[in-house]
Amino acid sequence: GTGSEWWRSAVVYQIYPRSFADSDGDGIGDLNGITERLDHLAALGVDVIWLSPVYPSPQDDNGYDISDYRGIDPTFGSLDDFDRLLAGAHERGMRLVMDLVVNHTSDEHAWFAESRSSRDNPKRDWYWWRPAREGHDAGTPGAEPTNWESFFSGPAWELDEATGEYYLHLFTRKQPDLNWENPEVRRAVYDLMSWWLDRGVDGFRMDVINLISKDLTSGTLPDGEVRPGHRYGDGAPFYTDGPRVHEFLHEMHEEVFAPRGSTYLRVAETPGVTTEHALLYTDPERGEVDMVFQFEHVNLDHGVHKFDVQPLDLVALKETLGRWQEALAERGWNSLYWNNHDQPRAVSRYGDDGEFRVESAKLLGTVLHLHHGTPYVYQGEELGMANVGFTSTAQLRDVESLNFFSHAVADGADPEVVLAGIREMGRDNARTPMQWDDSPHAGFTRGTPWIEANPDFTEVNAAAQVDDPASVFSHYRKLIRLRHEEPTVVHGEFAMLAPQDPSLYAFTRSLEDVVLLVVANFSGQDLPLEHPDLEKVKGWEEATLVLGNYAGAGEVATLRPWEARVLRLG
Ligand code: TEU
Repeated sequence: GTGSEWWRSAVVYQIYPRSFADSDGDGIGDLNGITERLDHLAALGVDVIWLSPVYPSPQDDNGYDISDYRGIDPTFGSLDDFDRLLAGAHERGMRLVMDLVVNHTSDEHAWFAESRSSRDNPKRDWYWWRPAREGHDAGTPGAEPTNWESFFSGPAWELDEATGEYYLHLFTRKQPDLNWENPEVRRAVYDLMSWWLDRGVDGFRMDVINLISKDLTSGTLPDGEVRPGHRYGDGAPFYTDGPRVHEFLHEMHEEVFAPRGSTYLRVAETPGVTTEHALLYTDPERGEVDMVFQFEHVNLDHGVHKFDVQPLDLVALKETLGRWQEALAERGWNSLYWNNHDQPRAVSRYGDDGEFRVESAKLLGTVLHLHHGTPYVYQGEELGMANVGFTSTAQLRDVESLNFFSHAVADGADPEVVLAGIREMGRDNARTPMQWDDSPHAGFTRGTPWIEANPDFTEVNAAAQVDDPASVFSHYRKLIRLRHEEPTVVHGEFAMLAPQDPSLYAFTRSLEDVVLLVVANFSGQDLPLEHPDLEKVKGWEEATLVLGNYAGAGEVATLRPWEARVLRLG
């Protein structure tokens, strides 16, 4: 991709407000807590903050179930607190983008309350209401209008007794899907977006925005295939990158962004997206969004479902990320991420969170930040925070994990096996308190945290790292500075080397007469650097070390365990 928009050279930092910093001692993070910690982000050098949802919400899915789009949940503070946070970010030269969750609302949103009140309510058609399947009595098993499975276990339809019809919820039953076919719904969404832009926010991360157009080409919503390991059908083909999604996003662009003078960040979260659709979403000529979060690389270790954890194959990871680099090289733009609030901690998943935690955390940052695209840092990633190692369901809070556990065990699965999957893949791994220091609860709260801190906080915390030049934090700071200072990191052409090597992740970035060579050892053993692909990079053995994750220089032709180097030629 080419172009001079500010977000091309930016690094985004994601905050999960519930788990970041608690200023008032109620055990839940809040806006004032974030404001107090802005200097941490300024020290790291990030350009943008993305806030996970802080709107009023029953918190069934930690704020991804919104009951009022024009306010702040009292748990997190007030609109005044928000304005202070926004001003504090802007004063430090950082932008702030909001999470926009408009595939669905909370069932406690006023729109849904109206919609469910009667079959002829004017807002009835704002959601997906359907009668029971032909020949079935409403409420009996199998009477759901389609066989679709919810992302969070069980059917994607809930019977509403009041009117005897079902409503669609791709996520929990407290997250009914909005009907984007209805132009009034789209108008309402564009209006609330404009309201936040008027307030001064710098863009949006758009939750599951590629699921908003449901496929009605058969005249109705069809059944999906029931895949092995599943009780319900896969509706994804009928709502992923659906027939009108590009039209809707272009309309949003025209209605919300185009009339404004500024350049905003618009990042679309797009589970199941293909490179073909990603190119359509992010081609600047088309006026839709700026970049997407694709999911292929974070789905590689999923088996029949996400908690059926499979070993990660580095060759497959390189194939996936390399293909995405290539697909969006000329037009469009990549988002780059290992972590977010839905993924386990990268150092545990792709690195070694034991002996080589520090080295492998730095290696993962290096590899990701040297790709072509906009990198995202998830809170705590810059400290090398690791998975918790949950041993009991009592430690879990996430509705996805808890629902999955109860459905799987009810279906006869061994609870220990189910818990083992959740231990590795559960979203709560990302949601334990941010580790600020070695005081109780990692300095996150003076009260009782809503979820326990990872016990490793006495060792892994910000206070121990910020001023230590050898820390993961300092390494991330250098990676971010490198992006800001070296145009090759932002614009250079990407070329994968040694794609079939099972331990070496190597690539070049080239811009005019500068070549950056990145070599990374995804293993705990020494790795000789002798692949024929390296010989294509003339003079690489004499290249200057720009950034490495080991203190001493080491041997030119050997990478130490989890060693990563950025080398510069020219
Ligand atoms: O996630 C959408 C999504 O497809 C997955 O990441 C999902 O959270 C899960 O991992 C499926 O197994 C977005 C949000 O990021 C997530 O937190 C919300 O729960 C979800 O949408 C619903 O709003």
